[in-house]
Amino acid sequence: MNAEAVVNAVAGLSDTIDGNFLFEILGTETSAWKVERELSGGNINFTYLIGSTCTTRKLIVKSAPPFIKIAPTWKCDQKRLYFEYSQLEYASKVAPGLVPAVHYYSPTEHYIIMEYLDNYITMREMFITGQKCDKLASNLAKYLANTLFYSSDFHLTLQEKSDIVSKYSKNSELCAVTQQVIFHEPYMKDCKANYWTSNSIDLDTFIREDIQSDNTLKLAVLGLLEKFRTQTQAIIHADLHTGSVMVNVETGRIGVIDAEFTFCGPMGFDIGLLFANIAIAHIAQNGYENRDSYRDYVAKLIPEIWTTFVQEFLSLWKQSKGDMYPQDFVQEIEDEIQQRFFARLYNDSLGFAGLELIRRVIGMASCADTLAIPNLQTRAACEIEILKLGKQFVLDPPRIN
Ligand code: SR1
Ligand code: MG
Repeated sequence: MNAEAVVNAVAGLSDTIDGNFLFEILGTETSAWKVERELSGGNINFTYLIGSTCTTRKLIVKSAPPFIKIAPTWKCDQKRLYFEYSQLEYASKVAPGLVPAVHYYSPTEHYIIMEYLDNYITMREMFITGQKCDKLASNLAKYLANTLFYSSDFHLTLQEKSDIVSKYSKNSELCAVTQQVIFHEPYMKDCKANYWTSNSIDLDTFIREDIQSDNTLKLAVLGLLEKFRTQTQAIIHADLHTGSVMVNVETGRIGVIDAEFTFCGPMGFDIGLLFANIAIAHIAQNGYENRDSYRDYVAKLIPEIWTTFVQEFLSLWKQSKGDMYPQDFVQEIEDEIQQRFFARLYNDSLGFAGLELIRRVIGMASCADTLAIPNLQTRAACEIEILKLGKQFVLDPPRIN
């Protein structure tokens, strides 16, 4: 739907029994409702900010075209929005206040109406502009712990878990997009979709020789791909980069958005993508002016998120009702089970983080953190550092201590 069709659909909805909430937000004068602008951040769907000349409140309408927004020849089932809607509903129950409120989903016209997070910016923009936010790490840890724990085998019965795995497995078209752009293309020498900063021989050489010609690296990538495809640990967001986290830097509130890639997958994929994008923001600080102390602030976020995540997850685990661990079976080995679980999760997370670091330099979806570095030599130097860290994480992630 284009902007005009969106307003017409929303205005048409206001006539139905489901539509009263629209009057409360936009006022009753439907002819005054308008698309204020298209929000340009997303690569997959169209997102519109809807307002009215009669009120100041606004709404977001997210609409799925039958293709990928940034690659219109790439066809993609519009039902993908159903999974984003389901994840938002799920996350609003288990992590209330950490995702925008969903007002309406149209399964026939493929759009979602949701809360507009006024005065929020993306976490990526926060890092580029050098701003801080007090509760960011704790809120992210809470989001991760609650969304991952409550859809895991530690909480659900076998039957409940199989039901969600089966439901979310239908989002396979979007999983295939991830497989292509994160796990395959960056390692393929002749892939036309790849592009990177073109001024640096060092960067070219590193990509050609140390990434795309390294078979040990490729084997490790395929090991992680097998985990991605087979490890149905929890409902994951599956695209949890810093552009998917809205932040109100004054209040510390966050809103996790853009879960169209959601499915039941490895928990470490969410943690890893988040850590990788924070690491990119950290390295990119080298390319901006006067960021020495800010760079330390960014670096500290990763251990802070991990530590708080583990605490939150453990406290939920204590109240677990799942049927995987009968109490009299696990009584004496509970600590060991938990330690082993977190060690594996940390290892997986860093592995997936490595892939994300690599694909953000080489693949089709580069990121604003490095693009914002004005000096191209400095940018390329930062990108080599990102690739080196990514390669290290994929091949030999540091162990938890
Ligand atoms: C064709 S999709 C490329 C990327 O955009 C999305 O935001 C995801 O990060 C995906 O990997
Ligand atoms: Mg997105």
